[in-house]
Amino acid sequence: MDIATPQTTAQAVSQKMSAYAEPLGYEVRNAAVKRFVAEVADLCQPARIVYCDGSESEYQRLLSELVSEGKLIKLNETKRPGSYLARSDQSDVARVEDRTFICSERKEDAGPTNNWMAPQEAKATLKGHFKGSMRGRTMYVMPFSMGPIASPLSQIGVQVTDSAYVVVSMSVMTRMGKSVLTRLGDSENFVRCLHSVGMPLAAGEKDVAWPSNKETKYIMHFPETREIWSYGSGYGGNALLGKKCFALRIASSMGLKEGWLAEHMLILGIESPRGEKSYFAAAFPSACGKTNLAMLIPPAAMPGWKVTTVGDDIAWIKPGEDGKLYAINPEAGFFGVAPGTSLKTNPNAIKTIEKNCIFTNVALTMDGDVWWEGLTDEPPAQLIDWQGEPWTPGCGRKAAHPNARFTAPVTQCPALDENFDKPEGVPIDAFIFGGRRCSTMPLVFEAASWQDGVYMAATMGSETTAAASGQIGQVRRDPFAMLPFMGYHMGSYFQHWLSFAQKLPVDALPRIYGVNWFLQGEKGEFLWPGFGDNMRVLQWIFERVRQRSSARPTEIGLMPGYADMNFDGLEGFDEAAFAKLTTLHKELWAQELALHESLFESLGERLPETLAQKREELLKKFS
Ligand code: O2Y
Ligand code: MN
Repeated sequence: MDIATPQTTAQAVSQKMSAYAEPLGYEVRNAAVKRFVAEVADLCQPARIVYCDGSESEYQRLLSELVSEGKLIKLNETKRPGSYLARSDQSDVARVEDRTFICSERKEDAGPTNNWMAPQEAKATLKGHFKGSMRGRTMYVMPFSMGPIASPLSQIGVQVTDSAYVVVSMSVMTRMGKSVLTRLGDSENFVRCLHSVGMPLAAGEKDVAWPSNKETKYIMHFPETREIWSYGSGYGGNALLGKKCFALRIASSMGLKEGWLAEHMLILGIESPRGEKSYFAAAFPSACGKTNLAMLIPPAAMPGWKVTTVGDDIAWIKPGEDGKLYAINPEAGFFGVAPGTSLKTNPNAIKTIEKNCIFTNVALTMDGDVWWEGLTDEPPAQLIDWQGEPWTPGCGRKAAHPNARFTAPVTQCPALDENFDKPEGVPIDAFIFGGRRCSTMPLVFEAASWQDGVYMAATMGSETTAAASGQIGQVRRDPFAMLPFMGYHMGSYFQHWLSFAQKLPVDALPRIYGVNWFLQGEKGEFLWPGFGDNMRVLQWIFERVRQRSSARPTEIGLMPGYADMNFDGLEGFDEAAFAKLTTLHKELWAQELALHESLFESLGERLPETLAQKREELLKKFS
């Protein structure tokens, strides 16, 4: 690791550490962790260093400190026990894709879909910003495990941060604390994560409620040395480095080297009335309702069916000894989008966030609870909005920020799967991929082969403008829903997925499905009810993987007929309604395949030949 000046020696490090009082917390023996901490302290010059132990008392102490510093608001203890509200700066409300870089040695290894900077240049630039960036602040050191601490699929990280909000959030989102260091032992094998809000405090200077750097933000990933350097933002995916930065960008590149997959996927369990069980992993682009699907409650007309939640955002997937693919959720919490979450859309999420929840950028009710657009049909008569201003219905502003979040432990989810914490993970029977398409893509289809499934996932996307009659709208391609989260070249990633067909017995490979909940009719009306009724599609997939339900071959794969799916209790949903969801329009598909070509061209020589051939086959079928 190269964080300090090149002449740093063990002796110089120990002299530098002596500039600080002994780090608070507990004694750390791992030499590599101590060296990392010393080097970061030397660069960032914090006022003090605290090793986080991950205990409940530490969590409560930090929450109290954040409240007394005006950085968190304690919510009404009766209405929302153990819960808090944070309000971010207006300039720090979401992931910053244009400030996110993959810093591989060779530009071509980051690929055309990522911002790239050479590691030396990135470090030189960032060292200039990190120098003294923690002055006047506490530097917290968090050892954390992505995945159950005892799991062979898990990985360890150590995040250094000058934000106590990040510490309490990481306590919820990961297994964080001293026990992770016990597991790490003497090993140097951990991801080094460096985070600073980039706002040093001069002596006596009063802090602000949400420290961040309004001018400069960088989210830098060094896949070859397994490091993450994040500067200037205190928000979500930019600052909770275990999540998108580690569990997707760095882990995807680890997976390429080591033969596994780090995916932007929810994991759910599905149980039939007969007591049979399967696990599915499903990828959807950001903000397409992954949390809702992961926590789905089947309609009353489907008695005995049950969905259980393993994870709502990320899956790490590895071949097991039996040749099947096993998945863990590397996270321990949900960092879900609040707006739109309600008792109607996701009752399990509403129960999950009843207590012990950190809300960010939602509105505050006059009795100290929270509110956001969509939580209730009628808004309260008066609120304090996400920026702390008085709000009334019709004032012309949103009360909650559209990217407002809840952070809650997975263990509070009423539908949590019994095997959520199982070290070996859960066996995956099906992969599901879905974009937000108002046209072209049918409700559901099964890929005829692993290669066809990879083609479908590689070309998935969302329509960002409405379709005109006979025309596809503007499509943003989001291969495997991984576009913002890929740690290496997208073409090599497609090849990595294809390679599993050679590595695993064909019978053990999960089947691959495409779904689309968002088809619209001529007046822009949704043709499929979605939410709980998506269970009908899951049931068809469940029966397909057991070879119990039929399907008809089409140009793009196997599709159910009306009689193959369960529409019990879905009033007025007849064959004509089903046909609108399952008809393939040749003129739209001709446009669709032309658009695939521009994606493929952008990937250059690393586009696998198999996918180019698959496109040719489809062109022939639709000609
Ligand atoms: O905006 C952010 O910082 C968070 S983005 C996010 C959070 C939780 C789950 N998924 C996402 C995403 O963008 O896919
Ligand atoms: Mn996500």
